[in-house]
Amino acid sequence: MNIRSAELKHDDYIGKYVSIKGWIHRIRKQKENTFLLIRDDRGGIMQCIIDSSKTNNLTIESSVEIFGILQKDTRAPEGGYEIKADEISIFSISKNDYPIGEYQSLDLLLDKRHLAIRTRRMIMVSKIRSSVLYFSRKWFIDNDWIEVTAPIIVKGSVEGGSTLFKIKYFDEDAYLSQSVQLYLEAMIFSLGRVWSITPSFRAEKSRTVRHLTEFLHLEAEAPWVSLEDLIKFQEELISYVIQNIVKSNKQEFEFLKRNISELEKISPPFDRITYEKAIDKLRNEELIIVDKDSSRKIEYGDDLTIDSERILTLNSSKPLFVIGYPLKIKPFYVKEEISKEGLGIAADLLAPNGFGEITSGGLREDDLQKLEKRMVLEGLQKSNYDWYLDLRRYGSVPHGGFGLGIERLMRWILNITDIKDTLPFPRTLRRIYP
Ligand code: AMO
Repeated sequence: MNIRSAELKHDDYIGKYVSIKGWIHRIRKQKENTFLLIRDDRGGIMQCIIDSSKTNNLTIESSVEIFGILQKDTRAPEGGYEIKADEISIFSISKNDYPIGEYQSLDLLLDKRHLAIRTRRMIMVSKIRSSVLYFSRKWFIDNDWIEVTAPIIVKGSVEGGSTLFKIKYFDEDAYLSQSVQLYLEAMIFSLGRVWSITPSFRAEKSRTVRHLTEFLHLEAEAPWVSLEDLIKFQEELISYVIQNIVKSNKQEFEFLKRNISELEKISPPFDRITYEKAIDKLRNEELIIVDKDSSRKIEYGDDLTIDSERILTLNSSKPLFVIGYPLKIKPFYVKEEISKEGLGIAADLLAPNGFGEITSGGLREDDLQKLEKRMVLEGLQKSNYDWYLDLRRYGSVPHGGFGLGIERLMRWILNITDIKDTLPFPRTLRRIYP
């Protein structure tokens, strides 16, 4: 049996002969005694004191099991418990050139990511990530959505051709999926409200702190919904996830020094602004210049830049929905407002404190002719989307959905600048190894 440090640190075990399995996190040798910090397989720490004669060959990251009596000592780190050990059993002695130490360059930590994920910081991030996924799944299950899966090797783009990863599929060209949205749209006809968690791929050429080339995409789609319904789903889902993780992962947040008081307040309704009002607001901002050469200010019809998203939410503690984008800056599937030509029924959600977009969603164009026209305008090859157009030919219904980037959500929740720090093995323009 494997009892971890969190379980052992309990008065019931005081005076009992116990053992702990793990890796040597730190060694502090004194003449007679050696202090070992053992890191267990969930990142918990236990101090063990053992006769120095038994620790001669021990190195950082050696894997061991340590046996001894549990005792209380207020000087012991993280809870004041320690093991007065009398025996060490060794699984493997680590080579003494372990490359990860206390002060490391970011590049080295990424080059050696397979080892760096053992750092306690990364362990805490990974535990919170697991809870984000758990509570997301739980919200969907509790609210009567069906989980589905969709293919990742596909024939067409969803979010525009410029970020497609092309692959060879036997003798054909194919692409890695940017979003499973079109497949979820197909599945609502047989399953109603559906959702999935799938990796999405974007050949992002820019190096930014919020773009990955492979990210985990939570997507949802439902028939007979309004934009208002979709906004409410997102408010409820995100508030539920945050409310629960701040309770279930208190220790991890504490370790990461993330102040959770602002997260605890996240609850529906979120703030809202129309795209049009957002542009007006940004035009009054000196800092928002779309084209550096001509010093052109942002105007109606421009997409929101990272800077503009940051400014819109800089001093707010609530997420902000930006509602009603012009169709020309949204993909072909976005439904047009009937009363206002050129306006898309779509909303993006921006995280507070300048963290920028975390979800995107809206109603889908359900009119066959309009959709076909939009596809021609975007230069999409009809033969790759004929199956999708069948959804409009056979029993089309009003419907909509949204996509949420898990790493984008984590970046805000953890107050981490660089998106690479929210997952174990990030994929970016320059990084595909390890
Ligand atoms: P969009 O392209 O806006 O919309 O993506 C949805 C959400 O996915 C996340 N995201 C990313 N995260 C990390 N790195 C990237 N390169 C990246 N690109 C996107 C963001 C974003 O809000 N099908 C539509 C959604 C819909 O309408 O249902 C879509 O994919 O959090």
